Amino acid sequence: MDQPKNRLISILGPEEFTGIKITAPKAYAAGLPAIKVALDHAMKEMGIKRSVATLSKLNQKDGIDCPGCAWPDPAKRSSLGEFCENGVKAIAEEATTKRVDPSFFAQHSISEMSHWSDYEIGKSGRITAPVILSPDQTHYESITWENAFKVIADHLQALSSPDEAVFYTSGRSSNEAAFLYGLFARAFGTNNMPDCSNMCHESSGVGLGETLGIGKGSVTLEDMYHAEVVMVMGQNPGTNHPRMLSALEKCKANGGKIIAVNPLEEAGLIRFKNPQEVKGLVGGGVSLTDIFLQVKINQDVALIKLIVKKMAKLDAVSGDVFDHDFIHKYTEGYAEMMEDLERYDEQELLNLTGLDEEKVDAVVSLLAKKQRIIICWAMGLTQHKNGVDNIKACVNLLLLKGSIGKKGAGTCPVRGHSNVQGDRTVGITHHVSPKLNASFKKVFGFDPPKKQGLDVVNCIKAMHEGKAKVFVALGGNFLSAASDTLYTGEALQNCDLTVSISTKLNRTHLVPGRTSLILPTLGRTEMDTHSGRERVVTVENSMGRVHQSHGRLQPASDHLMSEPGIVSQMAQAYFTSSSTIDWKGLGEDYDLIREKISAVFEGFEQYSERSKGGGFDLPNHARHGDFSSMPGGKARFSICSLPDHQLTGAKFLLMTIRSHDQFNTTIYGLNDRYRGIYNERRVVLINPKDAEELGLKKSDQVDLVSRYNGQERKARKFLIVPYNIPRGNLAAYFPETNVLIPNDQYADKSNTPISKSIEVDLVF
Ligand SMILES: Nc1nc2c(c(=O)[nH]1)N[C@H]1C(S)=C(S)[C@@H](COP(=O)(O)OP(=O)(O)OC[C@H]3O[C@@H](n4cnc5c(=O)[nH]c(N)nc54)[C@H](O)[C@@H]3O)O[C@H]1N2
Ligand SMILES: Nc1nc2c(c(=O)[nH]1)N[C@H]1C(S)=C(S)[C@@H](COP(=O)(O)OP(=O)(O)OC[C@H]3O[C@@H](n4cnc5c(=O)[nH]c(N)nc54)[C@H](O)[C@@H]3O)O[C@H]1N2
Ligand code: SF4
Ligand SMILES: [Mo]
Repeated sequence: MDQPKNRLISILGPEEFTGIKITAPKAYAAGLPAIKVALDHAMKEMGIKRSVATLSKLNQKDGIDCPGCAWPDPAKRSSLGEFCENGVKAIAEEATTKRVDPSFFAQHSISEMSHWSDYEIGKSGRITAPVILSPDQTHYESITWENAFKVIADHLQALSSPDEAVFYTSGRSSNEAAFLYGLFARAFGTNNMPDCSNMCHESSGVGLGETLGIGKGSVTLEDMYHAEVVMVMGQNPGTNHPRMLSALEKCKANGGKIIAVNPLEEAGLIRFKNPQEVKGLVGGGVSLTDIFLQVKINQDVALIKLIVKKMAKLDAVSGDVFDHDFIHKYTEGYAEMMEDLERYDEQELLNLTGLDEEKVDAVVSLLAKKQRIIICWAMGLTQHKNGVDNIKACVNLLLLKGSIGKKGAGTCPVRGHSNVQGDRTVGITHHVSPKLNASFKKVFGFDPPKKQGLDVVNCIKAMHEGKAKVFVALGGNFLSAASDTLYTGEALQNCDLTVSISTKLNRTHLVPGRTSLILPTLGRTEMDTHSGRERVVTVENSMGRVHQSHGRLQPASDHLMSEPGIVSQMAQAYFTSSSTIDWKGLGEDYDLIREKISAVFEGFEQYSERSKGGGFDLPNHARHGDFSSMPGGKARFSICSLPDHQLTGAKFLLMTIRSHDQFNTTIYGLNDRYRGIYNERRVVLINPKDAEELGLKKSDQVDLVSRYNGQERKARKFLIVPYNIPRGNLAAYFPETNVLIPNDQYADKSNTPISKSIEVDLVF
């Protein structure tokens, strides 16, 4: 790595404590404290006028789509505000009145800023103008937009192959921006389109695609209300999808039961005080979970195998526990899957899960009697070596019950970023599909590249090895989001050029390639106008509904460009006059982009028109019990593998999770209120008995160490928090712990990093 010596960057940032306070974890989510905290954030960042302007329009039909998570909006929106505490934090973070302008960059070198915490970096404010870090320079400096695009075009021209460039996308970009960006990458000549989904729900996409023929969930919000049972697996909705709790509340009011499967008894899974209802504010709230299974980390396949084995015994007697008509008519692979189960011993499976048998039996007798079952899941299932098999095991269970393709039943991978699903739908993918290529060719007249592109882990490797030299990011914070922070940092610094299209400053900007550009862009909350006309963008939520988002605020600066505008100008600078695509027109008029999207992809007919109001649903065959897109025309049972965690001989399995005060790598604050941990992020949650065995007490200091392939990786300085977590398991926050995950440790088939089951030891 030949990074200029004078840059002296700290890739990891400070490893310092901020002053921990620990209380008992909370026994309920939301309620009045959530409103108070939300308002505090709003007032501190935005002030009263901007708070009212944004929050009154948040998630309303003519309003701003929340830039937080991808949870869908109900048909009828609450007049008390259709948003949650963390939605307000997401808005406040973007609509902040603080600014990072060229004088800020003149004042602070990248070396200085790289020693700030992620919290301090993020709180600096919104970036106001394009800046460049030239080779051997220590400070970013102003650059005109025109020159910035020329720098990019020159670097792209200089590559010996288009595959030396990488185009990363984070899931906050609109459909319009993502489509244009994917079009540019293809027209330029590469499928190197890694995206945040690679680190997130890729295992869901692969698992669902291979079993049901569609990589998305099958349920609608209405289905949630009508389910008899909702299983919430590996997900912390009270923090990460708070309005999901309102849907669970409705499900319960209709007589539904909730089963939660999680190593942690998360507050949002226990009790919910709905802040959108008066009774939720003054009353004791509703209890949500009927049966809580405190499973050990990464033993969900063992649990489902055990449940299925026990149900099979009941079915052998009554014949009506499994839906045999459904299995016969709509599925294949049933006999093989059942035969494989015989290899497993019930007691051994039970031991692996660490659960009480009575609890598992309670789940089995509940599921045995019900037909309308939904399984919801998030990162607790996807981010393991056998992440894809976790998803397939869930599908097995649903197929046995005939719980797909009917009202109140189905699959529900709960997506993270507000438009991560839309970005994938409109063409952000490193996979090659001959059908999609043909469609692009028909609409745009060029041959898209046929070579498989690089995903996140493979592009990091390529950059590290000098095989990829230009890195462009449409949003996100690649350095901190990816695994193996030091290795990823070296990979980025190896690039000739790194380009970040961003709203706010983050650590990726401070660990730059030889030349680095930051291109500031409009956020969701801001008005996007062209020639005096308001432009709207569209997004797709976690349940496949596409709708509009209208920015409301004056942009953070007069020098911002919209994301489609930036992509269009980048393309114009690169292609000069040699392209048959009307880049200029597309960058100016989003209706034109939508026309092209509807020409390339199915289900977007009359796109602009239908996206108004509540929007429209994209086609979803699995939702209707149609599996004709599967090779055999039927849904597939799978044989799923148990994890094998004897690789490194470490004592603990660590899951890297989110606190209540962060959105991925954006740190809103230092509190994890529901877990009772305040003012500190460098903590490790451990079972009190494990702590005692090691002679460790509350607030003792330890290092976390992983040893894969003989290489030691260390996350330094963490404080012990004895917590209700299974023995042998640990939890700590991401991104501080990403340094422990080797870039080559990821899920089979999906390449999703093993962020939830890292083998580590505590060293002290
Ligand atoms: N406020 C806020 N909202 C967000 C985000 C955010 O950072 N902040 N991020 C967004 C994004 S991009 C995403 S992907 C989602 C993430 O949403 P989640 O997946 O809910 O987020 P995590 O904090 O990663 O939590 C994973 C949960 O899985 C559990 N878990 C871990 N390992 C296992 C396991 O092996 N088995 C089981 N059964 N459970 C396990 C953990 O205890 C935890 O409750 O949230 C989105 N929404
Ligand atoms: N160890 C560990 N690692 C993980 C995870 C984990 O659970 N554990 N989770 C993974 C998951 S699920 C995900 S999705 C990834 C997240 O990976 P990313 O999506 O790359 O990361 P974010 O932190 O969401 O990105 C935040 C940055 O996006 C920029 N931004 C915000 N809004 C906008 C916008 O409207 N437009 C543009 N252009 N930029 C914007 C801001 O500059 C901000 O700093 O991290 C992954 N990494
Ligand atoms: S649940 Fe998600 S989308 Fe809805 S307001 Fe909260 S953060 Fe925003
Ligand atoms: Mo995510």
